[in-house]
Amino acid sequence: MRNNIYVTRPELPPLEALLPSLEEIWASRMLSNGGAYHERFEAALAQHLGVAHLSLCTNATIGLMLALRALGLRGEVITTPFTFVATTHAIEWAGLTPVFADIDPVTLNLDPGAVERAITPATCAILPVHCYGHACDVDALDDLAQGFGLKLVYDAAHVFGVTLRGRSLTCWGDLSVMSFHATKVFNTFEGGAIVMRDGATKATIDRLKNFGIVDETQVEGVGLNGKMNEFSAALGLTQLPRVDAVIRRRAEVDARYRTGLSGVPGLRCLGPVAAETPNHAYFPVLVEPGYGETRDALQARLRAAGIHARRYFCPLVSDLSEHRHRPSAAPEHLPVARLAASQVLCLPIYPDLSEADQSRIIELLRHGRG
Ligand code: T4K
Repeated sequence: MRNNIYVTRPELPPLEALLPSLEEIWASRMLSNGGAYHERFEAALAQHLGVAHLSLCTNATIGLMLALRALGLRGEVITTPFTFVATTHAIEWAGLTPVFADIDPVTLNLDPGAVERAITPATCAILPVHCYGHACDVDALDDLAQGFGLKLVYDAAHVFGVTLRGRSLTCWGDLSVMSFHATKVFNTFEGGAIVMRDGATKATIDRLKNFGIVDETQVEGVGLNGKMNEFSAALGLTQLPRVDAVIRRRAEVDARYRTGLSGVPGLRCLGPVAAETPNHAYFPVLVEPGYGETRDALQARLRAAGIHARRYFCPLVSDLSEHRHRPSAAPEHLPVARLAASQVLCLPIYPDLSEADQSRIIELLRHGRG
């Protein structure tokens, strides 16, 4: 029987590489609350990314909630409908109102022109997503945030290892939130980090992720439990020296798709943006009318062959029952996002996807249609 091929597989170090850390954790019995591994991984990660300040957290969803809360925002947050539900859920959990703006047809990231048209006196922040790890139009979004006095918080869940003009993509905006979930380029089982610009914001977020505790008698602010545990931090430390090689192997898979799928009518592969060094987190293709088969028919045909390509991100978040009543969720307001959601299919990509399995996927995409 053929093996199933999933959209991704988590990258893990050899178990032996992690065992010494586990033994140390067992001996110390420090499992959480800012233990030695938390501190070491936080410092090592900041150095790896080339950023001065960051705070580890449980996952990106909690990270986004903490980021929005730390900024003390009130009102509306302009965001993309073409994202994972966590982006918008975090806005609502922070007591804010999401407002959807349309996306750019090439990058599938928030269109700054659409963002500008959505700004009202109630707007307090912009929350763009670097979708699939590809950089948003950071300069235009920076200009908007500065010009209108808005906060800029990036959902950087997909961007581990991505650089723009030689700097980590997490360097843009007031805050950037990364995910280290099992399905991401870099994983700590579950986990995340918030990158910030100054020590004062780090102190606020560090406090908020530990319930708001200042000391044994004082609690400041309505915090939550967003701390990374010692096991995840130990895994992060073990993964860090390996991640560049992991991204190189992903690049090889990416290149094989681009060669194998070039010239297939109606199949558009999304690519990196100018001045970006990508991490190949996803391999999205747009199944356009010229392909001779709809995206959903293609997905079903691949599924029947054991290949689990995924429709990230369909349905649009704005179409979910929680949001579809919002004026900004109206279909005519989001035509580009709507088209992308109907055409996108993310193909399997992970470092140890074998050439034989990938050739099978490419063959199915090239020849099985129509
Ligand atoms: N913002 C954005 C833009 C995001 O994309 C995400 C998460 C977040 C924020 C929130 O980040 P976190 O709070 O999670 O840190 C997955 C992930 O669960 C989710 O983290 C991710 N985005 C989203 C895009 O994809 P599903 O429902 O597709 O996951 P699932 O369980 O179907 O996994 C996909 C495939 O991966 C499986 O078919 C098999 C493989 N897999 C998965 C897991 C969990 C494994 O091989 N091993 C595993 O442990 O959401």
